Amino acid sequence: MVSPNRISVDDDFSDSLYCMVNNQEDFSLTPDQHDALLIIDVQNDFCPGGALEVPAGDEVVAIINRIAPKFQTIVLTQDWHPPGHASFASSHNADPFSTTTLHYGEQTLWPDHCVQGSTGANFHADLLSDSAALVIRKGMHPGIDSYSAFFENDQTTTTGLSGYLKHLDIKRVFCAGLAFDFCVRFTAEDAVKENFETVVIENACRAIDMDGSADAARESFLRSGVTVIDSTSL
Ligand code: VGL
Ligand code: ZN
Repeated sequence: MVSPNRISVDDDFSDSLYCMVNNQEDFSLTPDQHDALLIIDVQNDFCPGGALEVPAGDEVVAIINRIAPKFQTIVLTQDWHPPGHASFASSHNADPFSTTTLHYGEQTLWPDHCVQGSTGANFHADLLSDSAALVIRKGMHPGIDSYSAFFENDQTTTTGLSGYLKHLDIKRVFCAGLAFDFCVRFTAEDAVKENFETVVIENACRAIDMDGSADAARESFLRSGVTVIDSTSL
């Protein structure tokens, strides 16, 4: 049984507890009308069996389906390359996962993937996408790859996403999807540059992880002020 004496002894503690709770409220992770969920490239080609499979990429689907109903604004991105795209190794007679220099700088060369209209470019069949307001297609310019949902890899060509979100008075974006170390990473970094508060839901992402790219993404998030959370915090 708690005695009155015991309660008064705890008063100091309850003051500091109040502060902690208050602080947490300032950084609430509960999505409201100023938050958007960006679901990055949850497409067949990035799932097991796909042309550019991300290990266990399909595992993000159930997690994303579970958290999506918490958001009023949902944007899907879709990697959407024309045949013969400059990011394809086959366009350069080169090996997949080698690098080349394109007019905007170094570019990793990938197996042909997410070709416009192909089954591989479709969203994973189990991804619940009906409540998404917008699908941003990217990587459509034959000579420019696009990892980020905001800017193509020349860092100049815009997808229009920033303007869309700002028009809806979105202040904070939550990123999930594929791949953690490429399209999610560059989307999150650009979101910060565009002055959105930026959160990556790491367990709702999977990484390609080549040459330490997953750790490089985590370090970059620390440096650039991207908050990394688990979906259970939502
Ligand atoms: C991606 C490599 C090439 C991605 C897209 O979605 O992370 N990675 N195209
Ligand atoms: Zn691509």
